[in-house]
Amino acid sequence: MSDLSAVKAALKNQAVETPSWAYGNSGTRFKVFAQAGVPRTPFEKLDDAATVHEFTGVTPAVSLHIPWDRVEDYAALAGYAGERGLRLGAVNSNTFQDDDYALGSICHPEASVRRKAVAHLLECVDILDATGSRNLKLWFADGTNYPGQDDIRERQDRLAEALQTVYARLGDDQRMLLEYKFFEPAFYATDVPDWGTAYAHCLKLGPKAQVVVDTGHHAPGTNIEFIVATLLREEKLGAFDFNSRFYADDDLMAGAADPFQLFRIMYEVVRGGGLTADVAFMLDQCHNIEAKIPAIIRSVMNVQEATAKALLVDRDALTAAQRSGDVLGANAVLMDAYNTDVRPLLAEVRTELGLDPDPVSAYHRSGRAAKTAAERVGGQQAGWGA
Ligand code: PSV
Ligand code: MN
Ligand code: MN
Repeated sequence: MSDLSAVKAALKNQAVETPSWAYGNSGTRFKVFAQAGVPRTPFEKLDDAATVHEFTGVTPAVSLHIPWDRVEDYAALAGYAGERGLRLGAVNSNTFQDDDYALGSICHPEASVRRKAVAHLLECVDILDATGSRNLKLWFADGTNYPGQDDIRERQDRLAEALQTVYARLGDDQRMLLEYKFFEPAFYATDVPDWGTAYAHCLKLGPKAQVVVDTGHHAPGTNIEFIVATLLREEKLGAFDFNSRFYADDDLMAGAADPFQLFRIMYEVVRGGGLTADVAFMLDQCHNIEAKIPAIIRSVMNVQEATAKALLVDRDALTAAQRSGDVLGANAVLMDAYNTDVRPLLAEVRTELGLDPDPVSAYHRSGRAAKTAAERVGGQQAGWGA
């Protein structure tokens, strides 16, 4: 796309969903660091998400995590989101923080534990009904630590059966987003370790089941953009969990570790029609040592910059170079777009949206951080290590 007004329109329409857990305290398994002014309730997490939306203009939805965001009345939570100019997005299940799940949840060898896990997933669909959100996002910590610990194939059968039960409960407009992760917390065999496994289950389940690509969940060197291109081609790409990592899944700010990789991914999204298809663009991050709201704003800006560069690729020139076998020419077209400084373009887009062109500075100037720190005492842990 080289028509600048079309590029700007696409950037204005982009929506990035922020995760409720990124607003709470978090840490590693060694230590959770408390920060001043973090939200004490799911409602206050929405207040912080509204702040991010106020400064970025492109983050209207918030993903929930159950039970971390458990409330009495989910319709009231959705109503509160509406009052703050937001909507509730994906509901994330949690079948990994209960003693019963030491050997797995829906893949556990005992039927009673599997039933408990499935009941939780069904509760999450009830929450979708109450909030009006569409996306049930499933990530399973299931797996084994030692060869021989359990039957790999039978665990796949248990997984398929549980997913089928939940799939059957989905409403017409709801969908199941299945996330994979190549290792951790299981050290030997993870039950949904890669896109192939997630894809195979989703394909059998039907059109309401799609794959989530969490950018942090791949082995080093994995060509994630190839996975994205393939899933889009198969109409099975449901969502992204954007974050970055240097080693394992460390949920750093999207675009912080490898902005070039994020650009290559966004190019395949643009190329495959993913910007206008039904793909949810979500962040899945934790801000353990940095200030949370500015980190989330920065992450959103990083996604926007990668998107802008992807939109600027001269597709006609690229196709011509590719078809004529001009290896260096084709690579140069892509690199020209990547090496463009899109910050002035995005500043213009923000000004046209009535926003400050520099969201991070505007947030700092607003004095919001000091105000909320004074108002809120005793902030909530996001859930990790809770
Ligand atoms: C665990 O790896 C994880 O980061 C997954 O990516 C989920 O999406 C997220 O937690 C929330 O459950
Ligand atoms: Mn994730
Ligand atoms: Mn993760």
